Amino acid sequence: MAAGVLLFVAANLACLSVRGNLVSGERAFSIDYKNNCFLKDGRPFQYISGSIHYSRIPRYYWKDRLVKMYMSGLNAIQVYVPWNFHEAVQGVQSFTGDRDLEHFLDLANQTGLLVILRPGPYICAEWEMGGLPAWLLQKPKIVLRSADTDYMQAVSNWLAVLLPKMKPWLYINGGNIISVQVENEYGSYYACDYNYMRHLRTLFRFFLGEDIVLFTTDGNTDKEMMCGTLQGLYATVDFGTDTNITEAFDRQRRFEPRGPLVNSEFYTGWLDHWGDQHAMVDAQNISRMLGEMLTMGANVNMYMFEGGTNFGYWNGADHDTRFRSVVTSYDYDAPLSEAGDPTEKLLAIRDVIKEFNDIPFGPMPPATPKFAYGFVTLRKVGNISGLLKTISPLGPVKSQNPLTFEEMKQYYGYMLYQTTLPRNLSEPTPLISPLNGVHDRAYVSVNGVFQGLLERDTVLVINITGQQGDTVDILVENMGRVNFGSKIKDYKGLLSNLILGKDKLTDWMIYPLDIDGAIANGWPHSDSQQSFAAAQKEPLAGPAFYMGTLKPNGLAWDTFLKFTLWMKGQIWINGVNLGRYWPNRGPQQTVYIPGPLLSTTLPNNITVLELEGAPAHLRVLFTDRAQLGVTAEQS
Ligand code: 6GJ
Repeated sequence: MAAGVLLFVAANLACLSVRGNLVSGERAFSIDYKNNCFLKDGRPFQYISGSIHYSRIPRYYWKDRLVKMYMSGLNAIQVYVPWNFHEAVQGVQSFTGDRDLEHFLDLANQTGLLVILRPGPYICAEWEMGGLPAWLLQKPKIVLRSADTDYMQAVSNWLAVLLPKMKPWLYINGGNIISVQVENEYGSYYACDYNYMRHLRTLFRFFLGEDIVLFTTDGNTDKEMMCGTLQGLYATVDFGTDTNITEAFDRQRRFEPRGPLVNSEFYTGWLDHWGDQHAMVDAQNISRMLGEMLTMGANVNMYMFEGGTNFGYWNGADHDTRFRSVVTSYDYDAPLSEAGDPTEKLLAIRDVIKEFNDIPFGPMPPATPKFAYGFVTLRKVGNISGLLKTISPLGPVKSQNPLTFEEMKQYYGYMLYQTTLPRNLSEPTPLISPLNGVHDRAYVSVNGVFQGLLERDTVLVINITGQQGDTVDILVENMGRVNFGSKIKDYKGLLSNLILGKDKLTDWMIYPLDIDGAIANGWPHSDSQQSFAAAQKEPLAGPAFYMGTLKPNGLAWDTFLKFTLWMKGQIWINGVNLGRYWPNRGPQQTVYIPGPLLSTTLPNNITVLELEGAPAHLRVLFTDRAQLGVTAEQS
């Protein structure tokens, strides 16, 4: 064992000998700065934790995942609270169903797991806008993640709702929350606004009291630690298997000379963007480094232990050299798979943990059963422009120039921008996004004929043809707002005018699309008057809806939907938006369908919005295994 590790071991062994002097039965969780450890009820405590995001797992499966984490030997879980998941519409907070955070905490408590809560308000997490609600962008001058008045007002209003709900769940109050993180890797953000962090510290202390351990987490550089830490908030670091442990904890020691060593995000895997190679992290490296850190007496949270799924439109994006959207699966190559299946990586980690923590007696719960329900052939419902009465019941907004999603007060999903051709285009004519203002993909049709697409950062011009007065339909997709770095203020829609040849296109009819509302109300399957017979004769190119039913077979088991030769789109099952598919880009080729969403007795409604073009076979395949690592080139 390296000398550095031995030094850390010596410095921390002292902690194992300390005995607290609490009144028996009193609950307490604190930092012992003398012996460099946490104290739980006056006794040394080393947490071995795993990240799990309730917002990425159907409520039905929360207990299943938590029990598997407990049986892995974890004594704690780390949980983000995505603000936008609970307050998608300003002033309307939801904590029910899949948003019932207190039920999730209770299940964790029942399972014997402590909780490290990370309420942000910004959380990153490859989640839409890092958890910040898009309605914040109604104020164009707002400075996110700063002491900006508008931003801090919204943050204060949100925390005044959330934190009082959390206070009874604090360990010191009889619950299971042992510590609470303030913001998230604030040192990675350009603003470096100490007043903002001071505001947050004041709010967290006001609502949670003086006894809760408040901490920060930052990436493993001095600059990040300089901007992300604050007096009164215990500074922790995060790093993965590509980092030298001693160097990383040395850095933490420079900011926290005394107190427990903490790696708040030990990366067990990594995220995928559409078009990436599927990210994987070696289990042996993870096990080795986990053992070294635990031997030092460090507290470790494994990010992720159970990744789950970016259902609906909740995926985030990154924007370094270009915009890159995160895929629907948040499998993360984590110890528990997206479907909650224990992996070899989990067993390797459990073998390490058992050297430090008693593994609960009993078997590891098995993978949930999977079923290959087979092929279902869909049929076309119609093109977007022909269904506007259903999916845009409030009708269009007329505007000289395009309006953004935020200006239209629709924050997620899709928007239709419609105008007419100002002149005959006898030759293919460039349709240009001169200021790269398509955020993020625009599917262009003329008189219902698909002509191609524009894509943020990568496709800024296409040629189109048509006659004066023809209808131009431009369907714009929000592919998820940037969740990390300076570009999180990520407006969506047509942010600038499109140029056709030399003419600026004007006089727009802009249709907000409430597709999820229509489908949740049973459309198109409930539209019995409609046989959609006419649509069967239409071409399969361009944005259109397709429908089908999976016949019940008495089983509601997990399954995976494969879209062979489909291009890109969105999938709903029984009214639930399961996320995006994009086999034409990969690496994800299948979409996880949680079994509890399926009916064992009634036909299961399948609705697909295909954005580029459906295959002639119109078939989708329900299979019994995930396929997350096949890019278009490989398939
Ligand atoms: C963490 O920092 C974050 O706190 N992290 C990532 N950050 C992006 C860094 C790019 C250079 S990727 C995976 C995790 C989560 O996003 C976590 O929320």
